Amino acid sequence: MTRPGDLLAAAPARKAPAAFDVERVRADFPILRQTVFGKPLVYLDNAATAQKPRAVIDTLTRFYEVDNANIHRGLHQLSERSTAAYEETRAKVRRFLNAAEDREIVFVRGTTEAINLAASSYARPHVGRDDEVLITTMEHHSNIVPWQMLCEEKGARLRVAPINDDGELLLDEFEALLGPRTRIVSVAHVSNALGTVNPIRRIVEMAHRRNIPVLVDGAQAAPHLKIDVRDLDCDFYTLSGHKLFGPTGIGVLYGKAALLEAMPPYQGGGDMIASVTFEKTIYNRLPHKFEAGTPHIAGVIGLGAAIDYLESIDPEGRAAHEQALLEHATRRLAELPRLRIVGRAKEKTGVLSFVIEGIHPHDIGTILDREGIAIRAGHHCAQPLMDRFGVPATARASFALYNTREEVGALESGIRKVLGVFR
Ligand code: C6P
Repeated sequence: MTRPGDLLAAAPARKAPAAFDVERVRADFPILRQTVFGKPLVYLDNAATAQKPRAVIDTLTRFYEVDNANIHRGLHQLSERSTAAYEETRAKVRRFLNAAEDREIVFVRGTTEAINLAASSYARPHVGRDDEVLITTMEHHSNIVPWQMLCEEKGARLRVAPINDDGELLLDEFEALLGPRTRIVSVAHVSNALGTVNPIRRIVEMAHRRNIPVLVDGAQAAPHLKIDVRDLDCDFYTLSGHKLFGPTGIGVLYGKAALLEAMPPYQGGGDMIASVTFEKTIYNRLPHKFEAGTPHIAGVIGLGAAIDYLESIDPEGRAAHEQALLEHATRRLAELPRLRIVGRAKEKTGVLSFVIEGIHPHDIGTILDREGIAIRAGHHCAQPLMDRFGVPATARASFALYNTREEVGALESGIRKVLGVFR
């Protein structure tokens, strides 16, 4: 298991965060105060999307009530205010990821778009016939399909590093797959279906020794781990705002400035240009070169509020709470008859995937829903990973900082009910 000290960024020294108190945290999330089918809501689908604290909701409302205007265009007060808030968020994200410069932070719709951008603008010019792109068995479809599309277009090969039965990457085999034709490595920091934390620093070292760049899909890591892109030394890093307690439709692609500088734009349109004639367009400087059109301004500002919120919480207390909850839930569920946990890596964050002999995960999800418990059941957009474990689907409980031991108790009772229905 990951040690609490390894988890979560210490907030940049501003106000010292108060000691972690899960009940106080829960009070910040209005959606949690409801009943579903007459039972208190137990929200354990945080890997799909996390709930939003009042601070984020209020920031979005305030933006539309007070500051709404397009950015980088108007001369008027409102436009100046919204531009300032938008660009201040870029600086916040830069600090959150410990990137070197604001221009290394590109706002996109989410991790999916971030990976597509990198595949299209970075990899397309670098990948040719018989070249290789290396990923792992545990990737989300967002980190498979864009590379498959590119490989198909270029006559290149997608190579896949295997994992063991606990859901851990086999590092020796990964290294053996790094060859003279490998043009890029793209790997999840944390698996959405297993919770496995990959040893990114070692992966990057192995790849960089051979001058191969590494993209890290951080969609499931950013809500739980300390992210330091300079320490990891990765070339690209992605995250999705909605999994980080921010709005949907906003995400980040971090890229090292030298790489981003050399890349062609992803889309053409307004804001990404310095000048246009019918003969020639000069592109804008970074990061605007990659932000064509009116962006999701409110989404960016909401993401900034989410980062502020997270940084107001004691990082060590939060990490210890999340890790203790995962360990407690793992122990409780492991004792249940016929239940098998899928994904038992030593380094994990808050994901608990499981199957129950003779019961389809969708039936588990449906019965739990009647108990007010929200989980996800299915292939989790990781079909090749399901194939690796020989299951069509799993049930997945995924935890966030606001979940409690009582909720783990409700999950356990709910699963006992499922076992009773399907004797
Ligand atoms: N996983 C889940 O329930 P978007 O949809 O672009 O915000 O994120 C895509 C994505 C990429 N990589 C990983 C590791 C992910 O977990 C996800 C999203 C959700 O597991 C929805 S399928």
